[in-house]
Amino acid sequence: MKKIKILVVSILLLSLNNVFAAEHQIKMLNGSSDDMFKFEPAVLKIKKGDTVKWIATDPTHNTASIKEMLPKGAKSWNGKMNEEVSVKFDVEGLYGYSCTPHVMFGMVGLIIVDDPSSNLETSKAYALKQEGKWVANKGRFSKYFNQIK
Ligand SMILES: [Cu+2]
Repeated sequence: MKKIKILVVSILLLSLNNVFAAEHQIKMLNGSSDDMFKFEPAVLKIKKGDTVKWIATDPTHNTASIKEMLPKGAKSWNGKMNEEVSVKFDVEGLYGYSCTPHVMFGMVGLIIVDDPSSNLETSKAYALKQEGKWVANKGRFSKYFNQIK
């Protein structure tokens, strides 16, 4: 009888864990002429176990992780054009991603899973070097990193 009780409690706790895992949405947008091609929100803080879904609000965008901006042991993703990708984040750290055809226009985003400190500095160094090569919205990575406390 006691064993059954423990089993029931364990199952309840496991399902509670799923209840608390949230799904977040990020829109892929054309933006306006002075603020073109962007993810909204571009900086997103989530908890380990949460899922993020990219919504194809406007056409001709995708989401792809940047391999130099992933925590150790994290899985990469590479969505097709207009594809609504869902990614579950099981590894703590900072994730950088971009839209493949619009990365040169600064169409990038950051996802912070709990504590970003394990790869914050290396990702930031890489990002700031990259944004100098863009043709538009050059300050975006800097702006986004400044939003991380
Ligand atoms: Cu795009």
